[in-house]
Amino acid sequence: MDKIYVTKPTLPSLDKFVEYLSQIWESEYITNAGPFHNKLEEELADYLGVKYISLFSNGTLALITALQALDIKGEVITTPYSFVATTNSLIWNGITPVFADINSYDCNINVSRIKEAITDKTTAIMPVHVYGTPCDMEGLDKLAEEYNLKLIYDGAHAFGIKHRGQSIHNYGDLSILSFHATKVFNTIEGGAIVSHTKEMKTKIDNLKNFGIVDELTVVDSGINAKMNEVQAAYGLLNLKSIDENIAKRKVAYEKYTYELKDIDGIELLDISSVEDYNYGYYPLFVKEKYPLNRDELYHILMSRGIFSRRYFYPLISDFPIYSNIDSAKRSNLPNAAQITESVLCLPMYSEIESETIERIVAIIKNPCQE
Ligand code: T4K
Repeated sequence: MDKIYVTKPTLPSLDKFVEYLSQIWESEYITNAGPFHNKLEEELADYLGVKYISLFSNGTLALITALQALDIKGEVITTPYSFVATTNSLIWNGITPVFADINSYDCNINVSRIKEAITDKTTAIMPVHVYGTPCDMEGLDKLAEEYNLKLIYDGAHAFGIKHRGQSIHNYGDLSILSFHATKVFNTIEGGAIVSHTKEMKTKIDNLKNFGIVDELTVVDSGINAKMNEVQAAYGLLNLKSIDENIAKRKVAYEKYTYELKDIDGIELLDISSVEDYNYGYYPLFVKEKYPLNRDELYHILMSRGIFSRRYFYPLISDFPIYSNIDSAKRSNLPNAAQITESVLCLPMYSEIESETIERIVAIIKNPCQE
């Protein structure tokens, strides 16, 4: 039986990659803001429609560095419904995470719940555009301004997505992306920070390179979070096929939706108002009316070779490292608690075959039939 995983990375043409590798071998310049790195920054800024972008070796280091760049301390209000890296990045900066509940309709952090969680120690908000659907960005902007808080978006899922006609990454003080192998656009491992001024980009670029300005000058206690030339070359090739990749995902996404939209007890994510959606994930929510609970469906799929994933279960706030925080109690997070028990992400990648989707849908429609 063929095993089908939740995703497959989009790989560039090996021949073209080898051509780029030959150039790298010839130049013997393999990291530290080389020509491929700089070209990828330029092309990504152009593709995404953002002013400044700084490449990173992964999205987690981009998050950690974004907090450093804004000198965030104290308490930061964030979502419990995300990949654990979101909250881990706060701990790596000595910041106390405070969890606020999410909306049940889009899985994103709820602005009123954030407002209730603000204390005199709060310095920033770190929301996540979960599955790429935009947060309530106007509400967040207003709240951040009213309470003088920084706004750092974890946009790891939101490559290419727009909001009100412009890049989603133009919102907030900083926005981060992940280019991990499992993402719509990947550089094997990789990430980025989008910033809005030349000064901030320079600060971020220094921070990801030990704080070094030149041979004799170190201005910050920076880290090493640089993207190397091999990854950047790979990324440049993947960027050439990104529109085609997203178009293929769209076809797959729409096929799933057509097949699954009328099943009792299965709810789908509403992406109808998202501009330039990237079709990165296919989450569904298993409700009481469905004959099985979420975990039973997950195991039945697995027994038939389909490796769906429960992104995001457990909640970050349920992990023992975080569960002793007051705001982590499930009674404080009723929507997140309910969604984490019902979510299942189905296999989604640009090369997924129509027959594979049909095989998955057939199991979901008749889960008890052998
Ligand atoms: N913020 C958010 C909201 C995030 O979702 C993430 C990452 C981050 C921040 C941090 O960004 P990075 O530091 O990662 O750049 C995966 C990814 O590792 C992680 O990047 C991602 N979010 C998270 C949602 O998913 P796992 O532990 O589920 O991955 P893994 O290894 O189980 O892979 C899933 C499936 O994909 C495998 O069953 C098979 C397939 N696969 C995977 C890899 C790595 C392949 O076919 N080829 C591959 O090379 O975390």
